[in-house]
Amino acid sequence: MSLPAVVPAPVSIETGSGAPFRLTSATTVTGETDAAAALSAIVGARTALALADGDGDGDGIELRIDTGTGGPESYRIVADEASVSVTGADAAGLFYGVQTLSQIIARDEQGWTVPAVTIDDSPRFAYRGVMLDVARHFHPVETVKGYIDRAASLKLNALHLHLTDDQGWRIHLDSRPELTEKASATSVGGDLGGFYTKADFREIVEYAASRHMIVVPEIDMPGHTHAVGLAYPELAEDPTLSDHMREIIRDYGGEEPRAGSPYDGMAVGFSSLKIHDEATYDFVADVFGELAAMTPGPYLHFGGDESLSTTDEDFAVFVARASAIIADLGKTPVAWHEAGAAADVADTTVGQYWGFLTPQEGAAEKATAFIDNGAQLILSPADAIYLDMKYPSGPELGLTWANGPTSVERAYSWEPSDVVPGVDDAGILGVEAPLWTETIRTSADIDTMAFPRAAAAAEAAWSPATGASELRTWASFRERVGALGPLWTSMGIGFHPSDEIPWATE
Ligand code: TNX
Repeated sequence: MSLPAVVPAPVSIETGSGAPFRLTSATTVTGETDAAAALSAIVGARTALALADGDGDGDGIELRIDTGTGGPESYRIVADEASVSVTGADAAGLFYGVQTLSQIIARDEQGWTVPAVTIDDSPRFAYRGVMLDVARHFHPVETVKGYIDRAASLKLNALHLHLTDDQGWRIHLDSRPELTEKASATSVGGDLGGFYTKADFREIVEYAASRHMIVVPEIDMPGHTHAVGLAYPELAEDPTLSDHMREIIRDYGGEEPRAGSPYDGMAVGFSSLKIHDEATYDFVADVFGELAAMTPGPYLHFGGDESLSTTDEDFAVFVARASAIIADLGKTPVAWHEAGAAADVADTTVGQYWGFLTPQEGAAEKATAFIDNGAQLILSPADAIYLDMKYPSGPELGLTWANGPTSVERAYSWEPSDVVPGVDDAGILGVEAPLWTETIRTSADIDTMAFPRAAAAAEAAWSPATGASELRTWASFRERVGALGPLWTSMGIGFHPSDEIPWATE
């Protein structure tokens, strides 16, 4: 019998020889209530069966936490004809065990089953993320919650929110209320904007926590700050226009950026905060101070990408100050890899590598600087797991600059320890798949771009290294991910039915 399909691939999975466990209207669940609720919701959506509360007499499904059974986030599933037990080493591990259990539910002639199986599983990397750009197009709280559910089902544990960019500022801050009053109304292409109130943000953070995810808020600086100038003109330089930007404007349409007017085009690199003005650092301190108080997770991201109209010297000055402000707040700064060029970036700063699978133009050197400081990298190789890249065939959404279009096979077929030369697992905090939203307007757009490619990123983040498991091949992944089609449909995920994948219909 072939192995039950689990994505991301588990550390170990062995099928038993016995009959499967039968899920019926009499099946009971006992144990941890949060995990039982999560399981009941998925089983209900998938099978229309309602699990009853059990009496703990050993038949049915048992969900428990047993600290000491493994490392953080690990779990074990043992299923046979008589019972199913899921044991997490902690609450997150149990939650992930429930996700795996929901994936292996199958149907035979007599009804729903859980195959006889033993699974032992734990993550390769501690940080496993998705990023959603809510600046280029604003996405409401309900959409973000849906994305949290989807990502958590793939055992991802970090939601990075790209909260600000040239096109809009999306988080209300009491210390700087004009940001949302004056700079949040529009999105790319003349679409409506929006912003999160502090209550909205809290709701997102709490919802994420209930799915064992942290929220990593990003305020992109010192470039990508045209919106700041709408609210606080004294902090922003006038837009600069390079030939490159004129080219983008010609290719994608839209107006040239003008100081004091909202920008709704797709160009990057024309804006900068004033670097040699103390008022800028008062602003940075206010923004990150308030954000630190709102964010229980350890990370605050200050951007640092594509500051194309800031000189290298000024960029280095800014990065040193911004990262120090965040570190002094007791948080771990995160920045895109360009910030590694700044000699005085705070030592604890985590770098987010967004270069190609084969690093180009000094990207590897900049990324390696974070390791030399004693910190780590998050890997987001753009030509593999930028979820905003077009598919080879399918929806007309997305961009192509990162060696696109990007097939599911390319999103899958890479090994984290082979990306930045000299950086192995010890230097890698984790893997994150960003979704930039210049062309992405709705939750349906998000689903089609992210699925199935986010599952490929999740496997790079969670599963054993390529070569360390026979499941870590494209041939295995495409079969396993194809088997998830019916589950994803029952979860309401509008995945792209890529012709690279043999999708199961039931
Ligand atoms: C590059 S990747 C950007 C974003 C764009 C994205 C579009 C990175 C750190 N910056 O500003 O939205 O390309 O794919």
